[in-house]
Amino acid sequence: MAAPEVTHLPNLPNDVEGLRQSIRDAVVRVVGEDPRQATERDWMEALAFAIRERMVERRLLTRRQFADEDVKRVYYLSMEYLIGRMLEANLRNMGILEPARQAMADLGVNLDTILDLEDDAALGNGGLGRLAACILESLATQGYPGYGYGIRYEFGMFRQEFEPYHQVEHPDNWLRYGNPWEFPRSDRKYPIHFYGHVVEHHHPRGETRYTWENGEEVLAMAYDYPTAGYGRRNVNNLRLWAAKATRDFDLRYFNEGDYIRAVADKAESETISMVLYPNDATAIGKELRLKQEYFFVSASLQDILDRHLALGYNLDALPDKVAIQLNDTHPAIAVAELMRLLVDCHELSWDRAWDLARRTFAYTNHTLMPEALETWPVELMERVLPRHMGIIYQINHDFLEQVRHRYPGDNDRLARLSIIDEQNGRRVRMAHLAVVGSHRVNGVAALHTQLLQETLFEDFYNLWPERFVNVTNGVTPRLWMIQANPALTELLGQRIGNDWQYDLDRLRALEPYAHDADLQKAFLDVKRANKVRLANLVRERTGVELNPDVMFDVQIKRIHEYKRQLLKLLHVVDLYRRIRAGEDVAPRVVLFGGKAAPGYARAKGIIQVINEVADIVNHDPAVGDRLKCVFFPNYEVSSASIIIPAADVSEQISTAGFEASGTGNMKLALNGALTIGTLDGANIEIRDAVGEESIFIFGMTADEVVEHRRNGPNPEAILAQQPNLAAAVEMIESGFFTCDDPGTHGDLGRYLRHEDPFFVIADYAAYTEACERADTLYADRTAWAEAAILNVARMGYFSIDRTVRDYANQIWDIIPEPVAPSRTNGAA
Ligand code: BZD
Repeated sequence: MAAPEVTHLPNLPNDVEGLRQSIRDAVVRVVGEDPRQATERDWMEALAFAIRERMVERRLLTRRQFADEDVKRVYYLSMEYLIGRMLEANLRNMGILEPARQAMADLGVNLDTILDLEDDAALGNGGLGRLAACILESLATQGYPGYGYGIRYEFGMFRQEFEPYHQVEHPDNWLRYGNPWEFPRSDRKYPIHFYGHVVEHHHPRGETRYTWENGEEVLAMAYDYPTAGYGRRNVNNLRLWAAKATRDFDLRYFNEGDYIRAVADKAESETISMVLYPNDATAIGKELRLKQEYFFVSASLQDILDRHLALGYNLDALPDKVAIQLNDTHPAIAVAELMRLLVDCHELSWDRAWDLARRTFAYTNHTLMPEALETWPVELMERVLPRHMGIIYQINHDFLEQVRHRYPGDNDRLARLSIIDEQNGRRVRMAHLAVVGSHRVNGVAALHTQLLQETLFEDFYNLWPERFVNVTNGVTPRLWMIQANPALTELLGQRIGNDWQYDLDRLRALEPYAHDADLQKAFLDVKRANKVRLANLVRERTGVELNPDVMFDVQIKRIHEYKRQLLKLLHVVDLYRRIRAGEDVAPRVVLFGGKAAPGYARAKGIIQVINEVADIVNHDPAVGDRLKCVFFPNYEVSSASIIIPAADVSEQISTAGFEASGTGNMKLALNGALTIGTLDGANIEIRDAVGEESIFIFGMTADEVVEHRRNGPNPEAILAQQPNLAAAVEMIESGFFTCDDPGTHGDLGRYLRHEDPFFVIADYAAYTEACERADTLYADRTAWAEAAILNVARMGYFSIDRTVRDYANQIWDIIPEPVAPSRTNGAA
């Protein structure tokens, strides 16, 4: 038993005076600067250090309580966490935003200026990574014992610039000033093995054993990021792994006297965690990517097993004390790695290990698109992870035996279900490995889960229907309402109190006031103020002047053909042509934001043509305020929180059947934007929640899209019947919007006329009709305000807290463990 002083935790004060003291001390002790000379960045760092010591205190309290209470824990394995800025979020969730603001003011520093200095932590591509960040925040907020594991990329999502029209990628050196939020844990390092070969050891009685020998080793070192819950004392942990060379590396060549080679090799081995792959919808297929996946999975599983055993549990209790969620197939190699650790390192029998693994894992699918499904050549897997390839063969063998037994003689089915795809030069299907190795598989919206069961995983669904569940995505109201939209938060507080901050369903209390004229006016005033705030930022970033009194029509998301930014662009060109022809059209600002994967030529072409059209439209004196078009550069979490509260209209116009869920759709609707959308992903559930009167649905359904494709689409025939659309396409392909090289848009014309793989042309008439419905409603300010207020009031279902409860109850079987005001520590 440790002495009382040893178990004591500091319990720092959270009032203005206490904070001021901590911050002033930190400038000297941590930053190493004289307070008289400290810069704004020095103060930012000092403030961050003052918060982080308070966070770690609660983190330790939380950990003690979880250990005392014997809780079951969930571990979220994700290659991506799109966190954004941490300072304001941490201040708010720790409940010290206002005292800190005052403390900084006392020190002569404006908090808002400081908040703006922070770089986004952009360790993700888009929806999948942002969902992971929302889930961690909600786990802490609801008091669930939940931990994130991922990679500490040195370079996150690239910074996007336009030069002047096309996208240029710049490295995101987010760690260049160091990072006050992380705790490097040099005591938490695990060896990660690559290459080499497997040796079999036959035992006369009992199973054959395997050892994995030679090859290379790198170390995975932990960096901890405490994650505070809102309105609670729980602080959970996100553990990110960085690659470090082993000592062996050093010794090998230093001893041979090849100093330069030694240093180069050391650096090479540390590239594993260097950079996030900026692809959001294609499988990457590079050896380094496979190594990244295995690197973070192996480190995380070793850590999980260490903790499990250190807490005194035996391995048979694994599924009772541990749930592991695989965020897409990126960590799916975990199924084989856990088998390796249990069988080879802990010497469990194969069957026992398999039972434990399957009951521990669950897998979330985020896409149906074939090009995004990860498959690895058997030859590559054999070379990089030879032991795992053997384990996968064994898993597949056992699995196919089961299938044979159930469907004798059905060889086609065996080939379809097999973890190894024999058709395309032998590849490992990671999605199949994930389904076979998990007790639950979920899609991320009702339609998506249904389509998973009917298409991608049809054969698996027939085999194990009970394994498939839906968990519709959600968003955290702490970031996407309280932080992003303080004006609306304040208004909601005045009208219905603040309970909705903990239980978003309580927004429904707003419904009875939807036609209250005072509320409508206040609501529209808030929206206008948010539009002014955005207009200022747009002026600063692009020089374009926006009129806050016209409709702000917003499409912000990754650039992809299926998301159909081209559909919105055709509408812009159509409106522009009609304005020039003297027609009277409803005025609007169209704002695009989003990045294209660097190797995705079509997406980059879409960015370029939008920028070119915008440049002409915005400078045409004949247009004035009736139409403005902006491509907001470098769209990221921090700019999203300015754009979203300012949107009147939310564009969710993907080809039906392609967007798994969407979460931008939820953020925008929650902030009072009305959706123009297809019946795709979670749009369907949003329509069901908000009602037909608050959403503009258009276009082909997922079934109709399939039917349309089967019938052989004919965009030329459609164009022949729609003069406005035809004129817009002609205007683009004629080179009207390119000054230098009129040929560049010819290709886009050909693409729309002859390929149009995502049916932009086929859905165009329905789309513009939906836009006109929106224009008509927008012109009636009272009717619009009422629809928008109802929209907000009915969005409670899309809280990430509901999503996390669904996972906890349907998949993880964990319960909340709120941290009590300290018993061990006597803290208030
Ligand atoms: O996941 C997205 C889907 O496209 C959205 O419909 C859905 O709402 C979100 C959250 O479930 N998928 C991604 O964001 N995918 C990626 O970012 C990604 C990253 C690496 C490799 C492949 C895909």
